[in-house]
Amino acid sequence: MTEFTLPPGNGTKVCVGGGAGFIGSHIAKRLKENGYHVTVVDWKTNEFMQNDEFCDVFIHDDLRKLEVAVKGCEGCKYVYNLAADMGGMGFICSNESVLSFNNTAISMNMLEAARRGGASNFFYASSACVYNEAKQEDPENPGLIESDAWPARPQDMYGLEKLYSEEMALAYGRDFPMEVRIARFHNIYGPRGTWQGGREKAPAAFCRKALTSTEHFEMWGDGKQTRSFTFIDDCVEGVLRLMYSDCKVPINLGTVRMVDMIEFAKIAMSFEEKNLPIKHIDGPMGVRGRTSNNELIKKELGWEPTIPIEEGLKKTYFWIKGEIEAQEKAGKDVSKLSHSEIVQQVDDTLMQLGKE
Ligand code: NAD
Ligand code: GKE
Repeated sequence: MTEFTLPPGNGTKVCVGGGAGFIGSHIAKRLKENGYHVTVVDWKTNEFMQNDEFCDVFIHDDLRKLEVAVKGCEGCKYVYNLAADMGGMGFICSNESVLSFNNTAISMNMLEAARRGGASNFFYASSACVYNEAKQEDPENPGLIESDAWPARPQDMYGLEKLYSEEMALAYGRDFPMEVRIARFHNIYGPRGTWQGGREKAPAAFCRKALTSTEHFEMWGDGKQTRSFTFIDDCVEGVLRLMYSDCKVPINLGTVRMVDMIEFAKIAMSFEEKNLPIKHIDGPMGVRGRTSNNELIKKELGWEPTIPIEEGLKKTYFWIKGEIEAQEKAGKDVSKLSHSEIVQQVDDTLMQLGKE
């Protein structure tokens, strides 16, 4: 694998849209530590860090408004768009209208704001959810190659918005002097990610359930559905390598180690030698089989994510354990944490700009 050193920032201005979120805050922190002047725009504050730990300027506002995105990107050479209204399978399939409205506006605004602000480089966080559902019906998925996104048939609106926004970003890259880089993330997990409340994805949900279940481990579906998972440190490394590369096409950013959800639950339970029976319940399953094909990323970046699932999940598990203990100490009721919620945010105030 080729070596990569992030060029020193020397005060270069960068904007991270959604920089208070899980992946955005990890990227912003790394950039700030390397001497970049980081502006974060987010409508939420970070739950686990103070603003000055990961950015120089924090704009606490709504990126569905163009003027907010324009303010954040002003004079920034590098713009990273990590903002989206998103979550795991339970969340994205239950909130398709709100997510379409919010994410279309965010993606459009960040791109146009980057252009107006004179950015030379733009990063867009896309998803494995762009891939055609017909290519993901077999749990023995051979690995999705980038061209499998077309003809387009993503499973849900979240994926379709990502695919359209990829194309919009590529068009900006053709029409304006702005280098566009796009990564399709494959289920990113790690410390400081959402682990409760309904937006969490399987890695955090499984760690939380392994920690709090006593009689059985509850799981949506039959557990034969497969995924590959990517630890946050690999994700940050991949995004930065991509941003400083010559790769002009969307690429997978994921691991190739595919596990089914039964095996995955067993890994989560192994860290403290639990062996609970799995109770399968009805729930949103998403696609049947999904993993990354990494030929293109290896060719373009001379690198691919390598952190083993056991290593990354162990770090995530013990971080979540600390969060649960902190809740218990604060007198919060943790008895429902062995169960995953499905949260619907169908509330029309969420779609009225300026009124939320
Ligand atoms: P996250 O929810 O932790 O971060 C997204 C951030 O965007 C949040 O802090 C949120 O408050 C912010 N945001 C949402 N709407 C906003 C608005 N209107 N104005 C301002 N800020 C707003 O999610 P994440 O896991 O860090 O994901 C980052 C990006 O990567 C997203 O684009 C997501 O779709 C994409 N992605 C993530 C994964 C994954 O597995 N985590 C997989 C595929 C793609
Ligand atoms: N979240 C969650 N919570 N998933 C569970 C649970 C649970 O308690 N129990 C079983 N599962 C199963 C789901 O049914 C699904 O089949 C699998 O785990 C993975 O669910 P996930 O992590 O929520 O999300 P997906 O991999 O299906 O999809 C995610 O893909 C990413 C890209 O790789 C999306 O939700 C996006 O977060 C993202 O784009």
